[in-house]
Amino acid sequence: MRDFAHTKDARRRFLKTAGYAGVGLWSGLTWPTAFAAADKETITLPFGNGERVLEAFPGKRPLIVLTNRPPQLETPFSVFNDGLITPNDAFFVRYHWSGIPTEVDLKTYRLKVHGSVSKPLELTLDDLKKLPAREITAVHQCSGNSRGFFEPRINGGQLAHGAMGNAKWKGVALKDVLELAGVAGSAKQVAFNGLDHPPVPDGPDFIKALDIDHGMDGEVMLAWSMNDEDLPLLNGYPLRLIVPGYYGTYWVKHLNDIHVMDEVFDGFWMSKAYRIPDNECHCVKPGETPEKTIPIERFSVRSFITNVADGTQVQVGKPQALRGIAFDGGSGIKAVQISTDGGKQWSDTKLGDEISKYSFREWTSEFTPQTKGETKLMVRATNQKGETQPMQANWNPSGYRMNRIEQIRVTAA
Ligand SMILES: Nc1nc2c(c(=O)[nH]1)N[C@H]1C(S)=C(S)[C@@H](COP(=O)(O)O)O[C@H]1N2
Ligand SMILES: [Mo]
Repeated sequence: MRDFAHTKDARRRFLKTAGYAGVGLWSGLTWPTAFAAADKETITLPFGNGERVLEAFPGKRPLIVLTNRPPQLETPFSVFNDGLITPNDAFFVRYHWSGIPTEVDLKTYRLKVHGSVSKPLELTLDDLKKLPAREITAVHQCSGNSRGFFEPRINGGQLAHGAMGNAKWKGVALKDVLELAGVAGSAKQVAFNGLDHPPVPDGPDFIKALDIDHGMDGEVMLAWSMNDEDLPLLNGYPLRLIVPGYYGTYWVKHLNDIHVMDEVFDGFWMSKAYRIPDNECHCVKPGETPEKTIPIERFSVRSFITNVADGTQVQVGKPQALRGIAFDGGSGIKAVQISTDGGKQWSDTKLGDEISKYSFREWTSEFTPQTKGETKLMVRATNQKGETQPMQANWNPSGYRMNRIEQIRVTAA
């Protein structure tokens, strides 16, 4: 991967861009420059070329910087052991284009609903807040979360496990808004656009679409609040789409345009990007190109140990508490198991309450080392559909849906 932040070339490019954007676009906020890396806190992710700077962007605590323009920030993994809800200031950030809003004026902000509807709408945030409010606790995860762990490595953001988070979202059901607008019987899909834009004229604007039935399921939401606060600017203020169980690519930020369409939307980000092999594992042999692809949909099932780091020293005969999280695309978690013998035997852990079937679910267990030396601890979740995690990652050309069984090593003395 190109280490963007540290090359002289990147620095020059940044200064040039800062020159043109400086006063207008970026005013009002002090954007940090990660280029003075010397005095910055750094972290090394557990794969090759994993050195990263930690940087505090507006509204955020120091997070792992993947790129600066646009900001792409990863949550340090230790945050997932602090609680089941990911704090707003620790929540990851991902953008495709650098033309991002740095402030949004609610006096002029409008959400447009148009296309195959009987009554096109232009709604203020206050208009939306008059509709029945809904709340859901749901995991938000980037399709490329954990991409850095694929072998062989795959082009794209080299993320560890921090492009995910769990939050309580509040807003209105998309269904309620679509019903206000009166969706035509001929409608097939609904497309979503936000206030950000490509910095170049030929770049495809970031627009995503869902089938109309999905949009009308009552679960897809337009959210203005995250963990009882306004959405952070970098997470989509003032309004974003919430598509429970579906990868983050659909969770359009700074949402200001909803287009009901009579055809399947074929924009770049649906027809070319965010696609997976059309087979059961959504995988191919490393290096191969899938014959047929489909748009990415629901999360694969995942689980993590959060309270013990790789390389931790433990004591023979002394119980070591284990704790972690699991989630899937919305069928719910049925079991989380651990193995201490390389995956031959698995034992059930104790599951915490199900906050919602879309939320992180806590699991707890215990491990008592019997002999000195190294033990590999593995964790594996199974969802209500019976889907579980593979020992080897399901490789695909874009590095999506990573959900191999995670393992950490502990050494008993
Ligand atoms: N407007 C807009 N919405 C967007 C994107 C974007 O580039 N622009 N990226 C998508 C992708 S791929 C992800 S993973 C999530 C990231 O959301 P977050 O930055 O709040 O974590 O936003 C999605 N919504
Ligand atoms: Mo993403």
